[in-house]
Amino acid sequence: MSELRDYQNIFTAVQPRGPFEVGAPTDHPENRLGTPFFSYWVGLFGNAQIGPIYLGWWGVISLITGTLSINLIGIHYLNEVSWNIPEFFRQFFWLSLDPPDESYGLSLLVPWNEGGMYLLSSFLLLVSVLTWWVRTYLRAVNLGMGTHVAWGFAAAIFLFLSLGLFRPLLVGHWGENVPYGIFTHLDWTNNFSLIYGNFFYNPFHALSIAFLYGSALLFAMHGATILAVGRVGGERELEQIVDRGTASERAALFWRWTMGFNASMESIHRWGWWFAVLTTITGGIGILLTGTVVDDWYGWAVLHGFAPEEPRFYPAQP
Ligand code: 07D
Repeated sequence: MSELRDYQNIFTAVQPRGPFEVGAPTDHPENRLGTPFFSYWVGLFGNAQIGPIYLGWWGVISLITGTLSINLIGIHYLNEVSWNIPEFFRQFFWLSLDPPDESYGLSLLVPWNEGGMYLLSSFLLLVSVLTWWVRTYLRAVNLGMGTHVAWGFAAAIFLFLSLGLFRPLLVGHWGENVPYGIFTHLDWTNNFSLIYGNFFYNPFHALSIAFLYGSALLFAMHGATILAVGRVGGERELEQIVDRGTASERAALFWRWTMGFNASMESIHRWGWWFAVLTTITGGIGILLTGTVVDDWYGWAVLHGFAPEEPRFYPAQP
């Protein structure tokens, strides 16, 4: 009993060790690479077994294009500091590969040092992200799984494409694309918000935040609940959907008693999936509307009567 009670501890990771798990049959077993091994330290965070990894052509293309994209950014950083390695590290957070000026419009033939390098790096990143998506889709189909992960990832890619491709096509230039730098992308976020009249008044930004925070809350509630009933087999979640056991009963009762309602062992996963997916879908809609349909979110909010006009906050000056 005491071991079982220990199992409720959030720091206790159980590391059962058996024969290596090589996985279900695949369409291309020759793509399954590497000899598996166990790592105690990795086991503290997830499954202690590392490998084998499935590396088909989609994965190879994704890794090569992703590496090239990041290397282009790194080479530009090194150029910015005249290939001085200590300066590269000292100034790392300030270095940046920036998009072309608005005056180049949607041209793809931009001089190398004025955004051409940025465009090539972006194109390679695009190929990398899309081929990684294909990989998540094909691996799921091959394993006889649903494609939920791939469609969740697609929702994130929708925001990524809204920022980097769809909106630029709508406004006719690459000039407002996100720069590839630590501090510059923070500045970009702030400036983009200010230029378009304060993103807090963009209702899709607000929705995106609600789903983002909601995702964190739901995940925390669910993670906590399952750990709390781990002692009675709660982590066998999916079995408990069809054969509700004492863990499900207790988890459900806990929430019904504390807040009057409980998600089911199945529906909590749909709640989590939808909240996560809607974060980036509503975010993407907010981005596509900015500078196309709405130029000033604060003005838009005043116009629609849910933000007061600023002078009303201040008493009249003598
Ligand atoms: C970005 C897209 C998917 C990414 C993919 C990744 C790689 C490799 C690696 C190159 C995350 C592909 C790439 C794998 C890359 C290398 C090395 C998902 C992404 C596929 N905001 N805000 C959001 C809050 C303010 C602003 C979302 C909070 C200010 C702008 C989110 C606050 C200003 C934009 C959010 C706050 C401002 C956003 C992002 C509080 C100025 C967006 C959701 C409390 C600072 C984005 C509609 C997400 C958006 C966005 C939260 C404040 C500006 C909900 C909590 C008022 C310009 N903000 N924000 O999942 O969707 O991102 O807007 O103050 O563009 Mg905001």
